[in-house]
Amino acid sequence: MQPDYDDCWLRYDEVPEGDLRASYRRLCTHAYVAEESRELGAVREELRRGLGGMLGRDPHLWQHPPRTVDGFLAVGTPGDMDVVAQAVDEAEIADLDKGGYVITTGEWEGIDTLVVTASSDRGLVYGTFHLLRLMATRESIEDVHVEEEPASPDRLINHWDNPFRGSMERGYAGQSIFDFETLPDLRERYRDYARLLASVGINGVVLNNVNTQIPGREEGNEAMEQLEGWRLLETRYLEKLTGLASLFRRYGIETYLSINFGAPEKVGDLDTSDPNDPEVEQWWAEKAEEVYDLIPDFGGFLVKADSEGQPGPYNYDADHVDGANVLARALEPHGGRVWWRAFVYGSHKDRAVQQYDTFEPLDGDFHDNVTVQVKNGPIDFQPREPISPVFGQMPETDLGLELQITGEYTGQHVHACYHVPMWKEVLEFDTDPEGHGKKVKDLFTDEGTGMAGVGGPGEDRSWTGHYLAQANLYGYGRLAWDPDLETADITDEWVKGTFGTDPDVVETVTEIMHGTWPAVIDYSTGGIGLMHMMYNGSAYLENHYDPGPEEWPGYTGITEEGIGKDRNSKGNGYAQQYPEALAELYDDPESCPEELLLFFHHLPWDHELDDGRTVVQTLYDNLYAGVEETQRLRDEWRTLEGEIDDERWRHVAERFDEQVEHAGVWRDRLSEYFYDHAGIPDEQGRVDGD
Ligand code: GCW
Repeated sequence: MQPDYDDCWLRYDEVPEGDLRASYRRLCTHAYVAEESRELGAVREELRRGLGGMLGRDPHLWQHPPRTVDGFLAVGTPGDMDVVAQAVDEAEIADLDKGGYVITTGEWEGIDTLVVTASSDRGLVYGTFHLLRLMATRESIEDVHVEEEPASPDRLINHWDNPFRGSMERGYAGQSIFDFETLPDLRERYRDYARLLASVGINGVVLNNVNTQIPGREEGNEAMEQLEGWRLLETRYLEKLTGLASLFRRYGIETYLSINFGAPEKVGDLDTSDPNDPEVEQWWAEKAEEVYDLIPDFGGFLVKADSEGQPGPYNYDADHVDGANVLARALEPHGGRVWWRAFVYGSHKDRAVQQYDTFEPLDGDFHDNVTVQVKNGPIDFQPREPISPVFGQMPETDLGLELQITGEYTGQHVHACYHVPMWKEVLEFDTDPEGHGKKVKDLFTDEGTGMAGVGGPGEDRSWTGHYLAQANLYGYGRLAWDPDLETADITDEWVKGTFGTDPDVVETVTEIMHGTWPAVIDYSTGGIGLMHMMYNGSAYLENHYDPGPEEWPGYTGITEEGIGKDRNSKGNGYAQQYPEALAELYDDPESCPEELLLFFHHLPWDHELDDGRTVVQTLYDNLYAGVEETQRLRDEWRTLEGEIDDERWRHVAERFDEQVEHAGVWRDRLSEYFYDHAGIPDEQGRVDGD
C-alpha cells in the first residue's frame, strides 16, 4: 500500500526512453552489494526503490559479482569487495573523513563497473543516495567521479517534539510523527523520515523539545501542563527508545535527547541538581551508563538551561561551565557530547547584548566534549538578523550553529519562504575581516563542532505543512554537509528531485523559491533591520503569524522623531561586541549595511539613505514591494497548473493566495504604525492615515 504522505525529493520518477535511460539501465540494473550489515540493508532497500522507480524495472541485487552482464553497480568497502578494490586506491578511501565516499567507474574481468565506496557503512549510505540523486537530476553516470566528505562532523536535527502530547513546538505541520507511548512499535513513517534525513547527510536526531518542562512564565496555561519531555530519561522510556535508535542507526543517524537540568531531582530522587554536588555528578554518570547500555551509539544531551523558565545551573549558584561540564564528564567515557545552548536572555535590557556577555568570558572553560550551540543571530531567528558576535570570538570553544528550518518568523509555513539564501548569507559572513578572517562556515569543520537545524516534520501529508518548505529541510542538510554549495545548485537539485526535470518547471519553481525570502523580509519588517514585528502566540506553544503591535515598542525603538535601536557606541554598545572592523562598520549609520540599519541605529524619520530616500519612505516602499513581489510569485506559481501534479499544485496555489492576502495585512498594519508615529505621508499617496 502506498503511504499517505509525500516522498518529498525522493520520488524517483521513471527516466523516459532514450540514451540516458539506456545508460542507467546498463550500469545499474545489476547491483552487487556484498556484506550484510544493518546499514547495507538500508542501501539495498534504497537501491530497490530508487533504481526500481527510475529504471522502470526492478534491479537485480547480487551478493557476488554478476558475470553475464554488460555492466553493474558495486556498493561496498574496498576491504569487503575485490571489485571495488580494483577501481579505487584503498588508502585514499581509508583517509576519507567519517561519512565520506567516492563514486567512480572501473572494470572487473572485462565488465564495466560503477562503484560506490567508502570506508564506513555510513559513507556507503550517503554514497548511494548521492548516486540516486545524480540519476534523479538526470546527470550522466558514464564517466562519473565524485569524492565527498562532510564539512561538519555533526549535522543534527533538533526536534521540538513534546513527548506524550503529540505536538511540536513551532511545528506547523500537524501532530508530531513520533509517538513515544507506542514505542518500541515502529511506524513506516519513522523509516521514511530516516531516509529523508540520510539522503541529505544528517547524522544526528535530537528527539524531543529543548523545553522539557513547563516554561516558568507559562505556568497555569493548560496547553503547557503536560509538557514533560524530561521523562524520556526515565528507565521505562529509555527502554522504549532502543528500537527507534536502531532504526536510525541503519541510516547512519545517532539518537540524542534534550534533557532537563533538574533531572536528578525530577527523574532521580535527589534533593538537588547542583552540578557541583558529588551525588549529582554520580547520578549523571550512572544515567549515562544506563543510556549507553541501551543505545550504544547514543549521541549525547542537548540542554536549554537558565532560559525561558527551564532550570539550569543558576538555580544552584553555579554557571554554564559547571552545568555543561558535569554532563560532559558523565558522557565522556562513552564518547557522547553535550550540546549546550547559548540562547539566554532576560537579565539584560536588550537581549541582543546578553549572549556574548554571558558566554565569551567562558571561552576555554568548557570540557572537550561540550559544544556550545548558538543561534545564527543575537535575537531569535528573525527574517534577517546580524550574525551573532559569539561566532569567531570563542576560539577555545567548540561551537555549533543553530539554524531554524521551521518558519517560526518567516510565515509559519502558510507563507512560502526559502531559507537557503538566508543561511548562505550567514555562512559566508566574515566574522573578523581584518583579523583571522574566518567566515562563519569555517568555524564548524573541526571535531566537536557542527550544525543543528531546528524543525521537525509533522503528520501532514507534505511533512512540512507547505510543500515548498520541504526545501528548507533539504537545503539545511546539504549546507551542513557542504556549506560551499551555491544556493542555485541546491535549489536545482531539490526542484528536480521534487518536481521533475522539465526545464520550464525547473526554471519557474527555482525563480519562485529565490524570490520568497526577500519578499517576506520586505512585507513583514520593512526591510531595514527591524526585529520582532510579529506576534507569534501568547501561549508559548501556540502558533500565530500576525503583525504584533504589542511586541513592537521594545524592539522598534519607535518615537515621534524616529525609529530604530541605538545598539552602537552612543547606545548600549552591542556593536562593540564585534571585532574592530565590524564594530566600526556597524557603528556609523553611513557605513552600516542598509538591511541592518535600524537594528543598530535610531534614526530620524526623514534621515536620508544612500539613494536619497528617507527612512520612512524606504519602509513604505519596501512594504509595498514585498506584497507586489508576493503577488508576482503567486502568479508565477499559477502558470504551473497542469505542469505538475494537481494535488501539490493546488495546495501551494492556495497557500500563495493566503500569503498574498496576509502580506497585504502586514503591509497595512506596519505602514499605518509608521505613519501614526511619523506623521509623514507616503510620497506615492498610498499611506496617509485615512
Ligand atoms: O524563539 C523562541 C521560540 C520558542 C523556543 C525558543 C528556544 C523552544 O519562540 O518556541 O522554545 O525560542 O529557542 O528555546
